[in-house]
This record gives sequence, C-alpha cells and structure tokens, in this order.
Amino acid sequence: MDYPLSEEQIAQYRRDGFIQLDDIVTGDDLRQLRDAVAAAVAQENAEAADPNRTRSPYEQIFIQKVNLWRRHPAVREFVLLKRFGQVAAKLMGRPARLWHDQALFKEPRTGVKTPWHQDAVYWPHRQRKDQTSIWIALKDATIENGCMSFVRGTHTLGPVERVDLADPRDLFESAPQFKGIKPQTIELRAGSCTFHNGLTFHYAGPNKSDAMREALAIIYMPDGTEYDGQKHVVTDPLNLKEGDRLDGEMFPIVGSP
Ligand SMILES: O=C(O)CCC(=O)C(=O)O
Repeated sequence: MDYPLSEEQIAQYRRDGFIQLDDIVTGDDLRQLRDAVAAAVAQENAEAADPNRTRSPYEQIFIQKVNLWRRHPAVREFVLLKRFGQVAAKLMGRPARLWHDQALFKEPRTGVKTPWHQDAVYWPHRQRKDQTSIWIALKDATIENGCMSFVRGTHTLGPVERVDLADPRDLFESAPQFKGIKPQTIELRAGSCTFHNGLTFHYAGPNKSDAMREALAIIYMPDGTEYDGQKHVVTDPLNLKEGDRLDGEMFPIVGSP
C-alpha cells in the first residue's frame, strides 16, 4: 500500500531538506524487517569477526553493512518496496532509482557520535541535488541512543565539504551562515522514519544506552544520475566509465512521482 503523502509534506521536505514520516512500516512487517536486517548484520559480523583486530575510528561510529539487499533475500523484499520508493520519488519529483541500502547499527555505550556531514559529497554522482535517504528506526531511536538531527535549509548550499567522519572538521566552519542555528533533533518510534536530502547537514549522537541503536537507510537517486568516475565501494566492482548512467538491475527503479 502506498504511504499517504500530502502536497504540504512534499513542500515542507523541499523547503527544509528533511521530513519525519511516522509509521512507514508497522506490525508484522516491522517485525519481519527488523529481524531480517538484524540477522543479516549478525551473520556478516560473525563472518568478519577477528577478536584481535582493533576497530578503526570509523568502525566505532557504527556497524555499517552496505547493499544487504543483494545478499539477503529477506532484506531485499523490503529495500525494493514501492511504499518507500514511491515516497522518495514524490519528494524528489523524479522517478527514483535505488542507489544503495545500509544497515547502521550504533553499538551500546560506545560514546561515538556521527559527526555533522552531508551525504552526497561521498557519492560518485555527477548530479547531487536531489538524492534522498530514508532512515528507518528498526527500534525506537531516542536522544539517549543516538537519533538523528538536521539543520533546516542546508541542502540549498549545494556540496560544501567532504568531512572525514573518523577525523571530522567542523562542517559549520564552511557554512558560517548556519552556525548557531538550532538543529532539529528527531526521536522516532520503531517503524517511523525520516527522509533527508543528500545535501542536508545531519548528525547522530552517541549511543549511551545499553542496547543497540538499529536503523536501516535506503538511498535513492533520480533516474538519469550519471557516474562521475570517483572510487566508491558500490560502483568499483562494476567497470563503469565516467558519464555512464547508473541504471539496470543494480540500480532498479523503485518508485515514480
Ligand atoms: O545512523 C547514523 O548514525 C547516521 C546516518 C546517516 O548519516 C545517514 O543515514 O545519512
């Protein structure tokens, strides 16, 4: 079933660069999604386990598993859901292609924040204006366990800076007009989500709770987005040439406005 989205909500998203949408997935679907993502993360973690390895500063921010949809059929059916893709397409105003998914699990009591950053600056896309991410809370996301915060209107700045998440500079140094503006911190109950533009400044606090903060992000790009030749974990195996369109079965259409 399509998620109802009003013209006012679309206008709000385009003005602010993000929006909260409650109950995008509920009941048995939520349980299945949460269990599928948690099982996939646990399996991949176990396969990669090496007790002697110290985790890099980046790995201490969160456990990140990219493109689970390609390896885990139970996750795939949710990542390709039109219910999510349709909202992305309406917010972008363009047919939505899947860019990638990622499980983002913040471990309990790690005390490591996700620094202020923009997403689209890390992606090898020639066009970076309209990409959007859904961030679904698989369990309640709270200030205590590291929910997200956003600064309204920052998407209008365009690409500002590629912050090194493991050794961050203050992003607001490059955008002094937004320094001191109160961010909007959004707590979500499980099954609710935010959508944010790939250029919106956002942040997540440390997980100070005793339980894992569990989220699934799915990132969409407008149909017609082209590869810009930079290295990226999603595109490196694909043998793409600069200027190629990101399309085909690796980047399926998942919604139309
Ligand atoms: O989950 C987090 O801590 C940050 C997520 C994020 O930056 C994103 O989904 O773009």
